[in-house]
Formats: sequence, C-alpha cells, structure tokens
Amino acid sequence: MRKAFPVLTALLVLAGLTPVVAQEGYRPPPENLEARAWFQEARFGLFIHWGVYSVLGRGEWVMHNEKIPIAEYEKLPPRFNPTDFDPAAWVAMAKAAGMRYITITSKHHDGFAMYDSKTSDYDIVDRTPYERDVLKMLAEECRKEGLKLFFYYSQLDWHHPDYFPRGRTGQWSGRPESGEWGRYLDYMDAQLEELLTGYGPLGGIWFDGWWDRPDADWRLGQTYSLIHRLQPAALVGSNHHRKPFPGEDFQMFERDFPGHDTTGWNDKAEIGTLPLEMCTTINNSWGFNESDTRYKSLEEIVHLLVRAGGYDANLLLNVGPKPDGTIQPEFVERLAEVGEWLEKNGESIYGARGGPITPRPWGVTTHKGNEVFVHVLDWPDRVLALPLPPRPVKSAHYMADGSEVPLGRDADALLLRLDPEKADPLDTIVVLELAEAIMPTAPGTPR
Ligand code: H79
Repeated sequence: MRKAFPVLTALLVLAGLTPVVAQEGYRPPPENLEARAWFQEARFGLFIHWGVYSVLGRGEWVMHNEKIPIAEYEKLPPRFNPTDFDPAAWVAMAKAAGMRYITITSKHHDGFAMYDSKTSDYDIVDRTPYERDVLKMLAEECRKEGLKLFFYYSQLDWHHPDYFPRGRTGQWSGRPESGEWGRYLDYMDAQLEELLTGYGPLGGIWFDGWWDRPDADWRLGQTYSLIHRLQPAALVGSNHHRKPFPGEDFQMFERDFPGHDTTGWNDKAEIGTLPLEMCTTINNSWGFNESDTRYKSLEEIVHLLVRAGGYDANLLLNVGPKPDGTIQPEFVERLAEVGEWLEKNGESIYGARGGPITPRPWGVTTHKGNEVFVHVLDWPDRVLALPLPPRPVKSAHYMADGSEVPLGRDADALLLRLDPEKADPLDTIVVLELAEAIMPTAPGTPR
C-alpha cells in the first residue's frame, strides 16, 4: 500500500488528471502582460533547431534514435565548425519572411549548450573548433534589427549524469544507473540564469522535454520564479502537451492546431486562456536532415499561417540550419515567398484575433476592429453561407482589389456571393465591414 501511492499518483499525472504544481499564485506584472499582448499580435516566428547533431544530418534525435553512447556522441563537437554562420543573413531572412521573433535551441535533448556556458564545458565555445558563442552573435543581431529572441531549453538531458532516474528516452547513452536529480535541476537553473543575464532582454524561454518524466518533481515553481525574477517580461512556455501550468505565459501546440490531436500526443492539451502558438517544420524535420526533402509548398505554409491565426494562434515555423552555418536554399526561398504574401496580406494576420466564426473546412476568419477577414482557403460553391457575425455587416469587399462582394442576408446567415474569377489559390480574403468594432479581449480572457 505504501508503494501503491506514488504509482497511483504517477498514473493520475500521466492521465493528466492531477494539476501539476508550478509557480502557484503567480500574478504577471504589467510588463509581462504587455509582452503577452505583443506576442499575440506578432503572429509569426522563426524556430531554429541547431546543434552538433547537424553534423550527421539525420535530425536532432539522432543520439537517441541510433543509440549513440555519450563517448561516441562527444566526437561530434570537434567536427562542428560553422565558419559560414552569418547571423545577419539569418535575421534578414526571418525579417523578409515577415517573422517578428526567433526561437532558437540553446540546449536540445542531447545536452549540448550552443552558448558559452560557465556551468559546464559541454558547450560550443569549449568543445568546438569554432569557439564562438552563436547565441550571443544572434542576440546582438536581433536587437539591432528589432526582432525578439526566445531561447528553447530542453529540460530533458541525455548527457548529464544527474538526469536520474531516467525517463522514457535517452536510456542508451551509457550513463551509470545513479545520479542526483536535485543536482541536475540546480544545473538547469544555473544555465537558465546564464541565459537570462547574458543575452539582453529575451522574448522568453521555450521549454521542452517535461514529458520525458511527467511524474517527476521538476521544481517548476523555483525555475519559473527564477526566470520571472530575472526578466519579468520574459514569457515562459512549455511543450508539455497539457493545459498551462501556473507561472506560464503562453501555450504551445506541436504540429497541431489548438484543440486537435493528429499526432496522438496532444490528447490532453486542453486549450487555456493564454496566448497560443503552434509550431511546425518546413519539411518534416526539426534539426538538419539531409534525406528529408518533403518541403511544404507555399500554399501549405500560407494555409498553416492563416489557419493558425483563425485558431487565434501564432505560427512558429522551423528551419534546421546546416553544420556550416548556412540555411538551405529550399527554406530560404520558401520563406521569401511567404514574406511576399504577407507584404500584401499582413493586415489580416498581424494584430488580428481568431474568429469571430470558428474554423471551418473551407477556411477561417480573423478580425481586427470593425473588420472581419474571411479567409477562403478552399474555394467552395459560388455562395458561401456564414453564421451571422456578432455585429451588423455594412458591406464586403475583396481585400486584393477592393471590389465589392454582393451580400445576401438571411435571418440566421450571411451569404457571400463569390466571383470565381476572383479566386486566389493561396487565400481569397473577403473583408466584412462591421457597423461597430468587436472589442479585442486581453490575453487571459476566456475564449
Ligand atoms: O524539438 C523538437 C523535437 O525534437 C521535440 N519537440 C520539437 C519542438 C520532440 N521531441 N519529441 N517529439 C518531438 C515527439 C514527441 C514524442 C512523444 Fe513520447 C510522444 C513524447 C511523449 C509522447 C516519444 C514517445 C517520446 C516519449 C514517448
């Protein structure tokens, strides 16, 4: 019976039935609420997965997937020498794509720090011939160019000896079956302190890997308070696939729109009240993967961005740079095309909230002030029936050329009489002019 209790608790936690203790009683200060509002308006960010794994070109999970022991994996850093890394080129690419922030891996599951950590020598400055702090270089460039920078940080660690007891992954790295969990958490907090004090004001911290040990005591209260104390405006989010824990400032969804579970791991990801972000990749890989050439088309990416907006979520779109520090042309070209599209249509994305009509198979709606943007993604019949928006509709026009869209009105529906000649294969945007604005709700208001 004494043994049964922790097992039962673990089962309940696994089932997502018990609340996870984190930073209880957290009340975000005004600068944090402002940062949340900024985040919600920004709508589009660049995710970057870059580490020594890129040398092998088989994704960021290669250590686990191919059961590479630490002694072997440690031969990668001496081979990592990104002499063509040009932070100005990366930031220019993101800006041209219409992205407003960058989220980059400071440490992935392999435990290797991509910055000059003093807590450990398992980092880019101490172990690679490149010997430079790429996060510092990127942080300076972002500040210069007005992009916010977030650091991804993996709580899961396949390299640290004190990451013990082990979780669901990393069991082939050849570590002794011992270690002190508390010491690992101290190490993690020390690294986070370095990241929050040495790189200027951050957009926030993007945690991943909690799911490796969902029943462990992660001491989240201590870690989240540390971050909020060092930088009150930095947003904390975690990819734990659950409803947000106390102390978090935004909620993220991996490879799924909020409320969906096509991946099978988002079944407990109930939507909370915080700003939302969905992340996905341009091909199917996060870290550089030479054999993955399944690049999404411009249409697929625009649809992801627009649909995410319809769900009131940002899109964080990933690239995995090559070991030489460059980003492959397939990614660069695609992002430039998205930027061109946003140049023309960004009004319906940036600062626009999801709804008022919930996402539909044919498309989504976004709104701002007294305008509703009806994004017709899959051209339906000539007449599109919508539920009535919450304010009277005065008129409607195509965003592309301003020409009028004839309306039909019913007691319970608004009919858009669409002209097939105006169809845009990427997104035909119809703007509804409302008689009054839909007042924006602050982040934190129940959806
Ligand atoms: O950083 C990128 C990926 O390396 C990382 N998150 C993105 C942003 C990632 N790790 N794992 N996954 C993505 C897939 C998740 C698999 C999981 Fe499971 C299913 C986690 C929990 C259930 C696999 C099976 C790992 C544990 C059991």
